[in-house]
Amino acid sequence: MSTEDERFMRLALELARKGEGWVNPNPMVGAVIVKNGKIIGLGWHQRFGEKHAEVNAIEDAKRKGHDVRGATMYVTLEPCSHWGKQPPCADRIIEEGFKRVVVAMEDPNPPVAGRGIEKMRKAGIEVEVGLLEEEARKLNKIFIKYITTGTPFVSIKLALTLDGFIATENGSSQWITGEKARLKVQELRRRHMAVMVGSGTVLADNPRLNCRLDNCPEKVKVILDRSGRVAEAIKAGRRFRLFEDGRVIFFTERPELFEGIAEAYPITEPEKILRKLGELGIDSVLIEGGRIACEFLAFADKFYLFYGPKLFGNGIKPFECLKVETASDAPVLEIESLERLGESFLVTAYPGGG
Ligand code: AOF
Ligand code: ZN
Repeated sequence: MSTEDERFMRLALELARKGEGWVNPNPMVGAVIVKNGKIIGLGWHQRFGEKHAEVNAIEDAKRKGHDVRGATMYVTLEPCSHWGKQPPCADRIIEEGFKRVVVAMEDPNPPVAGRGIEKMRKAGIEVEVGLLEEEARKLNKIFIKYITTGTPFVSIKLALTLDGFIATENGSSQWITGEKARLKVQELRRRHMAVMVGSGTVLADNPRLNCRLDNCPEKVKVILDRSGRVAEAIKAGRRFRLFEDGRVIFFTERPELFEGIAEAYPITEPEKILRKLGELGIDSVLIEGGRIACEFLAFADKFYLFYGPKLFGNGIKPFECLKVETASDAPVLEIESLERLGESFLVTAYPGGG
């Protein structure tokens, strides 16, 4: 494959990203149609349940008066071969008479998984697979995890002081990081379908837990409230801003307290909570409550650790439940990147292999 091919695939990856936040639990997908070295159509998957990237690109080309017969399509995910909410893209590509299709990665979705590629090859289309595959996999980390396990991709986000506290002893934490870091959190919310905190955070900070960027869909707000403290506070007349938009789900030992207030499930074990969220169609959850982070540590797929330029000396530590005694026994994270955001730093990391 040539550098030209790579250029078109990069553009397809860029287009795919425009669907971020809007397509979950579907993948972000982009497609570029090229004929005689010229781009004639662009498309991406824009909204969950709506047209796929390939069809949008074909329609874009036709709208501009182009004939796609004999053209090449660059697509970031294998065109589907199954009937879901949309008809199979592989069939459409065959019908339209494409000559060549360049695919970044196979669709990990079991009903597709190679069948789209096979179908197109059988129909005589030249199909190449694997161009910028690593980038495509990175783009759709959430989708890959969810479609292959049925449980959501779990990200843990924390705002820490330089000496590692998430709040002072009495729970004060506003603010540890600056504005730029908090804007970045909004971007993280856009990427994840759900935001999760514990009842302590709700009672202490009264957060909105929404995404306030332009072009950002409503979030599912998940609250762990073992003893139903939020429900009791509501009954005592308190109002919480998290109810202002989006779906709100509680996990509690006392679901009866939430009748007439919100959706509630009698589940409190982290593993079962994640399984339930998966069943509810939620592909990704951003854990923002520092106190619950430790409970979900074993299930984390990614860490976003924001460090603000403050020292607390003492206070609440995020991973106290770990109780590491020997340094050599500590979990080791695999650092992905370090980014300066004003006076704060963001460390992104994955759980380590060892
Ligand atoms: C593609 N192009 O742009 C996307 C694909 O219910 P449906 O019909 O929307 O199908 C969703 C599944 O199709 C999804 O799980 C994934 O396997 C694939 N998504 N495929 O050819 C696209 N978004
Ligand atoms: Zn499709």
